Amino acid sequence: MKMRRQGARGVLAVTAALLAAGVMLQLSGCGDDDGAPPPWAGPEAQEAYLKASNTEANDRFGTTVAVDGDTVVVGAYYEDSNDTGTTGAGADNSGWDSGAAYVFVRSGGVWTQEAYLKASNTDAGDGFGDAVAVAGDTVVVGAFWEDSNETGTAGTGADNSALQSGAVYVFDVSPLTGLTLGPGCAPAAGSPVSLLLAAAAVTFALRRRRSPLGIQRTPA
Ligand SMILES: [Ca+2]
Ligand SMILES: [Ca+2]
Ligand SMILES: [Ca+2]
Ligand SMILES: [Ca+2]
Repeated sequence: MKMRRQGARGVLAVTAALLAAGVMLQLSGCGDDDGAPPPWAGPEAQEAYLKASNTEANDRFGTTVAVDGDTVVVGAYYEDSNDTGTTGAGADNSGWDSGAAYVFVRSGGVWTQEAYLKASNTDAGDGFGDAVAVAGDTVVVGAFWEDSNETGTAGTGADNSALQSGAVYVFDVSPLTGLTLGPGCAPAAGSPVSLLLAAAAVTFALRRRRSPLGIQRTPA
């Protein structure tokens, strides 16, 4: 019985250590949300030089930009790939002036391109990226030369009978960037912090199966 009490104390000690490590990791992941002002780098310090992952002549990368916290979105409305959605690489050039948008995220002072966005109905000449906006995990991209005749929010954009009618696309970029932006700093599923907290939860669940004296109810 004594060994079981010592074992229970050991489990609790490990759990406490896991929780402490999780809290420390979590706090370190809050970045600029900890209330401390960032160090002043001076009025002439350029922090980053951003280029597209598929730079090519006449793409007009940077015609539109938007920023929210550590996220920057850049439009390139003359970009030419025929990719659709969020999984393309932009290597193709058969979608003349279809346009693209790029999402960059700053982490640890380093800017990295985290997403390459294309319309769901990419077509030549649509100009996707002529307007961009970002707020938290939500990125909005305009395509003022898009041509479908659909109305409202239920269309697929397959039609091309309304020349230059235009369209707007809304993306949730949280699964693309892997970060939880905005307030909260809750650990993302599968992150080291969430795994630590899950391990702690399992430990406590096992602990609750014991009596207040730490004695296992079922015979060994
Ligand atoms: Ca082009
Ligand atoms: Ca290209
Ligand atoms: Ca058009
Ligand atoms: Ca179209």
